[in-house]
Amino acid sequence: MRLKKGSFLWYLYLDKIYCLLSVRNVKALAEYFHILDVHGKNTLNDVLFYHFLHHVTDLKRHRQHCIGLEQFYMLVCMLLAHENHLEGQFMYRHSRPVFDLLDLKGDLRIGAKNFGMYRFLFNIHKQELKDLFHDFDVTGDNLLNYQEFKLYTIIYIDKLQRRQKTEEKEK
Ligand SMILES: [Ca+2]
Repeated sequence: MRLKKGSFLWYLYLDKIYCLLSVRNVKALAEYFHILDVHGKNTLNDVLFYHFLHHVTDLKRHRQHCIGLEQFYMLVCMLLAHENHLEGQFMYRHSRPVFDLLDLKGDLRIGAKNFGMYRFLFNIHKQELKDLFHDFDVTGDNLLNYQEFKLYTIIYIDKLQRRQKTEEKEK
C-alpha cells in the first residue's frame, strides 16, 4: 500500500519518535474529518470511509465499516507511519490505541480476521499473521488480549532494532 501523491495527508508531519501529529496538524485533520462527515454524525460511515481510503491510498479493496474521529486520527497516523516505514515503532508506541482499533467488537480481544483487515497498515504478510497468532496467543483461545498483543509489539521492535544495528555495522 502507498499513499497517493498530492493528497491532504502529504501535508501532515508525523513525529518520527512518538509517531504522532502536532496539535496544529490534529486540528487540521479534525476539520478534514468533519468536512468528510457529511451526515454530521461524528463518524464516517462505511461508504465515506471507503472513499477516503480510496482517495488517499492505492488500496484496491478492503473491508468497510464505520469509523469515529479518534480512530480516524490513529488510522491517519498509521498511514503516515507506514509511508515512513515506522510501522513497528508505531505499534510499540501506541499499542493501546492500535489494540482498540483492531478490537472492533470492543470485547478486549483481537481475532485474526479483524487483524487481517488492517494487515496492510502494518505491512504484515498473511503467513506472518498466522505465525503471530501461533507465537503470541499464550492462552490458546485463538484471540489476542492486550498483554499478548503488547508482548508482540515489544518483541517486534526489538527484532527490528537488532536488524538495524547489524545493517549499520555492515555498512
Ligand atoms: Ca489469547
